[in-house]
Amino acid sequence: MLDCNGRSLDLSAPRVMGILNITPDSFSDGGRFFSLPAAIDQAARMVEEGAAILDVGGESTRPGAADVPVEQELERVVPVVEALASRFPVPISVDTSKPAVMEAAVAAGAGLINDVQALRAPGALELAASLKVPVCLMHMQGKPRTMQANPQYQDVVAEVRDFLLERAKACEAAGIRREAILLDPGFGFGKTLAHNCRLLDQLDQLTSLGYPVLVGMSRKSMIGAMLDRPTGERLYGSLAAAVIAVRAGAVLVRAHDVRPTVDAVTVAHAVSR
Ligand code: 8Y7
Repeated sequence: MLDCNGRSLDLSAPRVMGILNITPDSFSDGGRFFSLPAAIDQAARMVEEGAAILDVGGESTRPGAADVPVEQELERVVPVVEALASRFPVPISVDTSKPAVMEAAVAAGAGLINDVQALRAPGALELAASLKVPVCLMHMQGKPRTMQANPQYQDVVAEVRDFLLERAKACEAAGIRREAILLDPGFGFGKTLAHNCRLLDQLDQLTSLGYPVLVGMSRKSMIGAMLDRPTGERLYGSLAAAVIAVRAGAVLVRAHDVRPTVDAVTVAHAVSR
């Protein structure tokens, strides 16, 4: 049982992290959940559908996205975190790379830091450790604005694993407990379809490190490319990918479609036991 700022996250079986995106240009929701009442409605539905945690982010990380100034990110994220934390019993994850946003979000009730930069911003690692909440360390090659231009690896699985292990060790040295460090290969973040497929096929190389593993493939272009489908038609493909990840030992699946994903990971896990 992970303590997420007073709320528990039980990772003894795979769980689903519901995606609440509040950036106007967000990846596949097109900004539909930008207003606070709409964000609350969407969150209520995800909790009702079985989300174990909700992920809130105010900094678009879609390929090609520009940086968001810290004031704007604070303005977007903090009121949403506050509203959700006061209404729902599940932990709230804050998707940010900025120490100021981490600090304000945790003060507003957030219980997990989901950082696509794996706490590499100056001061982020030390701050996250001082906040005493679990962290998710994600691998990304390059920066969102340019990462899909020309991703290159000698051995993508080894490079992602080595990077995450180095970041996890740095977190442990800063005082974060092993169980509170989630690792994420960062599907789609500076990776071609072939890289994403290798990472998913060999996900056991990551889960075998002994840290809980989170994956996010919901509606992503890797699914779209395999199926030749637009974002709105990637549910079944996303579920297949989630099942593969859970069979390889992933314990948290970040997804837009909570109920179908809960069912898929529950079946995958029931068979694995
Ligand atoms: C991921 C993520 C995104 C992911 C983690 C999208 C914020 C792009 N993807 N965080 N964030 N893992 N940990 O399509 O794969 O949702 S944004």
